[in-house]
Amino acid sequence: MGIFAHQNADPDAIASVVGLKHILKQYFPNAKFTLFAHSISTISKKLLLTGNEVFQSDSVPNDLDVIFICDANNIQQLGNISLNDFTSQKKPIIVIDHHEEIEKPDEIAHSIINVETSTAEMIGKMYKELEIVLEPKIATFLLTGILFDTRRFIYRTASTFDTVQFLIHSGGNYDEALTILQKEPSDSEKIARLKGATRTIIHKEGTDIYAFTHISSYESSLARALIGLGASFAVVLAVPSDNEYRISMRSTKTFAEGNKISLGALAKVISAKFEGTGGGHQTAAGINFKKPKEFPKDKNEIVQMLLKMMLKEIKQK
Ligand SMILES: [Mn+2]
Repeated sequence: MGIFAHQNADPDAIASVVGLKHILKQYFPNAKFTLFAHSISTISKKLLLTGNEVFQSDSVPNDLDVIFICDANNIQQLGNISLNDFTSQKKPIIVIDHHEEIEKPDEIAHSIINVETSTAEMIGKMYKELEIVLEPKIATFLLTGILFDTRRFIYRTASTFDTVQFLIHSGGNYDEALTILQKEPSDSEKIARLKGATRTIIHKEGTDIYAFTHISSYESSLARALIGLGASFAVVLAVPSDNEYRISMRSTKTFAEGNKISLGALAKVISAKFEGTGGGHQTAAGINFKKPKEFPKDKNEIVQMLLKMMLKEIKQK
């Protein structure tokens, strides 16, 4: 069995993959499990140092009978890997995710998608409901995933604290989870954020403040920072190479609710216009695409164009 996290796997993806593996082990004690992440975020690497779980990043074994995907709902988000051999044999792919699903891709056989704070919370609930013994180490992993995706409980649902309490009762170490997530940004990240902030285009629409800018990397960090500075809606374009465009979007809950919009849905609409992929949830989303034909070279022009496109979509709501 293969259990996959999305590319640049965050602690929620890593924790849910590890958590799911131990659930499946109860039912299939003799199965062989391969954990896979095309790339792993810095903070997730710190999380992995606390356990013994090994993730593969390059070759997908060809003896897999079933693939699980955690924290993403399509194979594009797994990164630059080919599952053609697997999908051509019509073997099942099962998704466990908390991001909004617009439509189910054909290659996905089953999906468990709940609107929850995190995939780690979904996995935590599975342990509780299936009454599976949860090892303290796994409980700490899941706590870390929940803390990360909720941004230390800024986002939560009616059940989040119940799940967290269950994980702590199971031996999860809350302080250790917090420590794993503490990270001072590198100097390059700080400078990139400051530079990106200085060239921000600010647009006011009613009571909403739009902040649009570009940066070479650290786009999600800058988008979050812009919300911290007072933006209602922040969009950051990153152009890491000639043909690669990434957009990170963040908003306040007030913005999303006031405009009756989910950034995940908005990302889907905008990404389709560029023949790229996009998704996310209510207040955080991302878009990836390759250079479309007849596309402005000047990044400020692209940012202006994105502002116009998104304003149009939001006003249509
Ligand atoms: Mn997640």
